[in-house]
Amino acid sequence: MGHREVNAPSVRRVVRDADYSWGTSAMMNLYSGTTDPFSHRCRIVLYEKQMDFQVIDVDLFNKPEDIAVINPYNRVPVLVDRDLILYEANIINEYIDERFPHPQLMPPDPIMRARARQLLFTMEQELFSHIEAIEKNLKSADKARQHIRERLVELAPLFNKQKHMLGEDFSMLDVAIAPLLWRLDHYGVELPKTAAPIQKYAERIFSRQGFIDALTPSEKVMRR
Ligand SMILES: N[C@@H](CCC(=O)N[C@@H](CS)C(=O)NCC(=O)O)C(=O)O
Repeated sequence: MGHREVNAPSVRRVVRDADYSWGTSAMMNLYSGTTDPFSHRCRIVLYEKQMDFQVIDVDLFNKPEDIAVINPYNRVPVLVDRDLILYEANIINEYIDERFPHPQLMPPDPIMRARARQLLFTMEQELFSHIEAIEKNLKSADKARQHIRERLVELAPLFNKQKHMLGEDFSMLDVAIAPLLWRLDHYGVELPKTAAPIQKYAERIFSRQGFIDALTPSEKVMRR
């Protein structure tokens, strides 16, 4: 039995260690790393939308060969929706957002949507590109921690003015940053008191039902 069955409707199943028969299910299948921040983003979107889908837990320490078949870059997340196969978390999330428009996570206006995509890119460059060094405990890990800390301190005052990244409403930008905010303790990134507004913002995101439902057991224990 997967962990989702306990709290969520039975249509959302987590398949473990089996059933890699991709392309045959009528439901969307997300191949997701249980501790991977990028897969976490896609799980958040699926749970926020409350649609029928299946999450397939992929053990990255014992990666099934099937992942290389569906993603030439051999990484998760991968979304399989009948004969459509997508990889890259932000690309997967925009597809889900367009397929299931409620609640809409990308802004409806083309200019705002373009800005949102630009900010998603900036977030990859300034924050998420540093995660690998920390996860793999490379020599540059401390520099990466410092870089993330500085960027988050810079961002903090924004949340004195607004509730979410793009304004009042929860959006794809909040989805994108949330897995990192959840992992700050786990990654050893300590924020100073001046970053209190971003901590408060993070708690607001963490209390959303979609966010709570999307956490895997391994992610739940990342925060004390
Ligand atoms: N830019 C990609 C990053 C995905 C990624 O880096 N996934 C890692 C886990 S953090 C992975 O699957 N690595 C393969 C491995 O560890 O063997 C995305 O947004 O989906």
